[in-house]
Amino acid sequence: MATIFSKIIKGEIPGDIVYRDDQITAFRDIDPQAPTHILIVPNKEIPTVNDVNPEDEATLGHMFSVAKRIAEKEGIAQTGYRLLVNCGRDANQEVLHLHMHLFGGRQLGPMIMRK
Ligand code: DGP
Repeated sequence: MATIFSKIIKGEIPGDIVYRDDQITAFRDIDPQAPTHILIVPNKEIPTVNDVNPEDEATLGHMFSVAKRIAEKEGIAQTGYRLLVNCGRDANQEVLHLHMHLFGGRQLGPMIMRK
């Protein structure tokens, strides 16, 4: 079954798409945690980082250069931003289609919640 992100990528359900090419689609998170909160998603359905193969390396590297360009476009390249990829249960990964979060536009605080 297609993931919710595949449906957005294919245009089957709406998404606020900010970037797309043959490898990657980026769209605004439905529940933003920061003024800029964008999801950068490979068009290929890779469930989690645990499922990454060597053939995916070019796409995963491309995600960083797209993240940089989106950050510039959003006007947060100089103030800073956070890129985050959740994997599995302990990271609270909700959508099993690998994605990079791009957060910015405010002071983001510590990297993770302290115990
Ligand atoms: P994660 O926990 O890393 O799997 O984050 C999943 C994110 O996906 C979460 O921040 C909410 C977002 N999300 C879930 N469903 C949708 C949707 O239908 N549209 C959009 N734009 N974002 C979604």
